[in-house]
Amino acid sequence: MAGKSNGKIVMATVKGDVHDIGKNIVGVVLQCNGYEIDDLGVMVSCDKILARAKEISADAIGLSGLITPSLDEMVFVASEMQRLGMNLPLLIGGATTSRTHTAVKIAPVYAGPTIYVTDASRAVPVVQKLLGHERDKLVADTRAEYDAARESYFAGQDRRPRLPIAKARERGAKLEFKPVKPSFLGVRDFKNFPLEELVAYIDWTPFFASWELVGRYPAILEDEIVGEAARNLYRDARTMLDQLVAEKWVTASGVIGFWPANAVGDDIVLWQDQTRSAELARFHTLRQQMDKGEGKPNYALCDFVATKGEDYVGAFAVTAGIGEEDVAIRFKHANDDYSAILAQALCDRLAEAFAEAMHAKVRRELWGYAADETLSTDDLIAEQYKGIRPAPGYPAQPDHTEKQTIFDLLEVPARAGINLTESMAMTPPSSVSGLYFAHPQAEYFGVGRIDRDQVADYANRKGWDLATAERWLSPILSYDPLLKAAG
Ligand code: B12
Repeated sequence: MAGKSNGKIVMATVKGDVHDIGKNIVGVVLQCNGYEIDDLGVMVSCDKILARAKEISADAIGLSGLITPSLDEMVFVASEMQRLGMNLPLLIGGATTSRTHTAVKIAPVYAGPTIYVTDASRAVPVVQKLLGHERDKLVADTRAEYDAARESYFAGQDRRPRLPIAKARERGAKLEFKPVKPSFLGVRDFKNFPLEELVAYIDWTPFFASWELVGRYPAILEDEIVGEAARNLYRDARTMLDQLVAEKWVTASGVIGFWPANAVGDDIVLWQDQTRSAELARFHTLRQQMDKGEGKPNYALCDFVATKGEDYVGAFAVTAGIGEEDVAIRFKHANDDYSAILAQALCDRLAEAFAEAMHAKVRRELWGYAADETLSTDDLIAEQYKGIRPAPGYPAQPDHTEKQTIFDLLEVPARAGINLTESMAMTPPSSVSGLYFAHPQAEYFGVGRIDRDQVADYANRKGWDLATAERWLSPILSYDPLLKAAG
């Protein structure tokens, strides 16, 4: 980099995670402000990050992550920095990170400055202060803020009583079932899905959010404050999208399946065939334990499947990201970071659109339980359809490991070209996987915080020890395992 550098920052998406669009945006913004960014990319091990920071005498380290398992990896990096006696500022960012998590889990294990950064626009003032004269004040203010955040977190924990799991189960949704048999049972793949069919399904609102332009599409294009920026961005995006589709820069591939299924306790058993005698696989679901009062169901996803007789569930995995990395690298090599990020953001939109398009095809034709459905893209975005497609990691099933069962059943790597990392992230990044439930009363919900009784039961059902369950479920525990263990 020409000119005087304001400081060197090593940035990386942590081990097991593949998402880097947010980190890339932050990197570009910091570079524009005179900082040297040494971007190590995605799935970077702790050793590599710390070795690189030492090698180039970095002034700070920035970690990014999209999914909750990355939070633990960030705690690990911080504890390694402590063990090695480092004192470099540690910046934490990414969709799944938060001020609370940074204050409660990361800052306590590292004595050096540890700061959570919400978004790219906050990154510059934070880094300016941290690497300039205001460092001591920023560090002291942040420590005070995190002390307060920790206090309110621990105080809040006790105020949220949970129902015993047996009681929550009693209050589960008791639905009536009129199952519809899917048009086929087993697995079907959709290799090389036509990209042009996905365009109409794109939800543009999150696309603008990626660029910190807040507002709903299409109204955002006419917004008094951000309208002009939104229009320029949208014009660039549509131009690139046309080219991406026409020249097939990326390949979209998907795979879906349907099986006979029944709920057994809070699990969903998939049967090998219609005799429903031999188990093929099992999904494990988690139940809401907040006290919602009588008459309001404490949902678990298994409630949407019949316990006896005929019923079915489906699963899917789709990607619009095969080739995405090459496209981004091509633009980066041409020093065009803007187009690299734009292309990644478009692939993310296409992946979500693919999940939406496939779900519509499933409802109307492949499962066919809503054959006469006619919904616009707006209706789809507003989730006006019957049935749901919850994804492991989203609030109705916060356990990412359930993806492994989907991947095994659907033979996802071979049939759709998507792989799972050790943290259960999917690569290519622009991928979505989940389950299909057809029940007309099936709805999206958040499991919320769960108590130790359910965690122990879940561990048992999954064949895990308690510590493993507490690790995978750590973002939704209503208790702190370390505090309870200490009595
Ligand atoms: C777009 C999106 C997607 C896209 C793209 C994801 C991708 N390419 O990796 C698609 C549709 C493909 C997707 C898929 C999935 N997603 Co998603 N997704 C989102 C969404 C809506 C926005 C994320 C985003 O791209 N934001 C825009 C970018 C620019 O922002 P950002 O990454 O947060 O970065 C900004 C800041 O965080 C910060 N920052 C980021 N990094 C760094 C680093 C440093 C050092 C600093 C200082 C700052 C900083 O600055 C950035 C710029 O402002 C979020 C919800 C949300 N509102 O955050 C869920 C969310 C991230 N997804 C989630 C999940 C679960 C998934 C899936 C696992 C679901 C599934 N089973 O299919 C998959 C996983 C994908 C994978 N590859 O493994 C969860 C993750 C939490 C969790 N429980 O683990 C979220 C939070 C939704 C939720 N509420 O549950 N997803």
